[in-house]
Amino acid sequence: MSSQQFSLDGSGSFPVPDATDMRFGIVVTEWNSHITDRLLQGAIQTFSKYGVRESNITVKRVPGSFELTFGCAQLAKYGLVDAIIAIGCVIRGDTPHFDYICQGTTQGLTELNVSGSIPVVYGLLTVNSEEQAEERAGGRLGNKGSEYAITAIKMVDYAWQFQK
Ligand code: DLZ
Repeated sequence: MSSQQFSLDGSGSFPVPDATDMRFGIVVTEWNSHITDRLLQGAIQTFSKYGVRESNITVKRVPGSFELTFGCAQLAKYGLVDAIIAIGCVIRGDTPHFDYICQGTTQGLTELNVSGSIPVVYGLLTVNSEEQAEERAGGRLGNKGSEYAITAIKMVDYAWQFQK
């Protein structure tokens, strides 16, 4: 099923758990901030919709997507948050940078999920054009930031099943 047919926006048949006591970190890139800031706002609005307190959301900036892994790893160390969303946007250009950054970041975030103790949500938009990025950051295809927030809530709820 393609992402145009399936969405994690909370409107489907799988309920979103209560998030009142959850604490979240969001690490967001300066690169393509005209897109990443919109994804950030989408995530924050959705957190608010599901009861997350503003004081329980920590936002940190890193320069580019490649720095997301380090940024999330640092934030995860101190036990201040229950899950982290890594938000970045890589737009395919004429250089091999696109593939290296996508691959390196994806691998880094995957390793954090395997070896760390809290979930790290993959909020990396990897797109061919500016237009595709706009479509996913509040445009025709909605705001993916909202889906990242719902995923983070569901993953904290999942993790808590084993802790409480
Ligand atoms: C260098 C670079 C390029 C070409 N493109 C992007 C991009 O589209 N999105 C993004 O988030 N970051 C990009 N970067 C920066 C790298 O992620 C990284 O910040 C630098 O290579 C320094 O490590």
